[in-house]
Amino acid sequence: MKNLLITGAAGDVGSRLRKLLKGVYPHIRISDVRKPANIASGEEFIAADLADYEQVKAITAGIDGIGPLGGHSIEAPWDTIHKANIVGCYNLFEAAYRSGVKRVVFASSNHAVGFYPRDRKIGVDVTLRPDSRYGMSKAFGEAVGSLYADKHGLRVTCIRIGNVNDKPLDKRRLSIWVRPEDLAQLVRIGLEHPDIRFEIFYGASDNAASWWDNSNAQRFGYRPQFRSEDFRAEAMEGQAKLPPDPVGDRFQGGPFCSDEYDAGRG
Ligand code: 15L
Repeated sequence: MKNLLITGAAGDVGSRLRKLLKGVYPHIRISDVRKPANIASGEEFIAADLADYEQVKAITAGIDGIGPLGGHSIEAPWDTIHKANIVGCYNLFEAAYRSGVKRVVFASSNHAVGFYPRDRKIGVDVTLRPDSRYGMSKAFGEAVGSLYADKHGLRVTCIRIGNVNDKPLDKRRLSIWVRPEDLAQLVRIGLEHPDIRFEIFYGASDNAASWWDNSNAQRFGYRPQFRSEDFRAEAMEGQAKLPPDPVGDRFQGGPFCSDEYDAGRG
């Protein structure tokens, strides 16, 4: 892997991954709608709006692999999700294919399966149960990746990312937390492992309270280095500061599930 493109490079997760992948790949092109403040040596920046196909085509030219973190990363009105995550995601896979890119690591989300109850442990082969328009757009992205892998031979890895942070912030995050270094390990598997065709991994560290069976990632050599239990006391302090959320507390997606929820109205 010589030429890597990271989209969403100005965002929090994009910025963290750029630092961790610096030096791993000889040339990293970074892209976002706005220019990141801290462009490092060895990074080439090209601005692009993912909703504009010609701009996306331009940033994928000459690229071998893409780590796409672009798009909208939380719940939003349909127009925002549609442009950034539906049109944008389609454009990215289509442009990758037309430009001869070999691999895409798609930043999916736990919110593609957020309506699974917390007492259920799920693997990567369950029916998708998105908890928001945002989660639905990630389910769409996994489907687009699957199509381009099966039909055009793109090597695609979808990572259902939990919550990326230095520490788990609350009780829910004890189950879904991923330390940036562990996420970078998963991204590298997606970009480098010779046997990847189309795979789904959970973006989670070594979390004893996990709701996910991540044996598929382990099969490809994933060995998370960080454990959420080491931060349990702090996470529970964070939890105590949150408002009550009886609906969100039942489901893996938490507040994304309770937001706009009225399924119980009869
Ligand atoms: C996500 O997918 C979001 O991008 C992030 O902002 C967090 O909200 C995270 O999920 C989470 O579930 O905590």
